[in-house]
Amino acid sequence: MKLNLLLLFVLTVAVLAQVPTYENYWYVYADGARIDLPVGHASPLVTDWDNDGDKDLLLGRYLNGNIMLYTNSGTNDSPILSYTGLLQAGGGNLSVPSG
Ligand SMILES: [Ca+2]
Repeated sequence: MKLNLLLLFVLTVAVLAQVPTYENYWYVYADGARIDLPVGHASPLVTDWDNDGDKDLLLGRYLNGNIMLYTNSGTNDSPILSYTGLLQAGGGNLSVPSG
């Protein structure tokens, strides 16, 4: 019985030690307005898409799997994002599976 209680205690401590903590959320702005998707969630990727040295934002949309590109004309510490359009390939909008 003591062994079971000890095992339960150890497992409880192990589980509690893995509880994640979260920072407060913040909004991301582009073209002077908050980026807001009408349906579903977004899959963001921050990378230097246009290879100019600052990080841009690619935003995958749940709605139809399109990928929105926001280029950065600011800096990595103070980005100024502008919507550039949907990524395209093969003459149409690039789409990845969503849902
Ligand atoms: Ca860039």
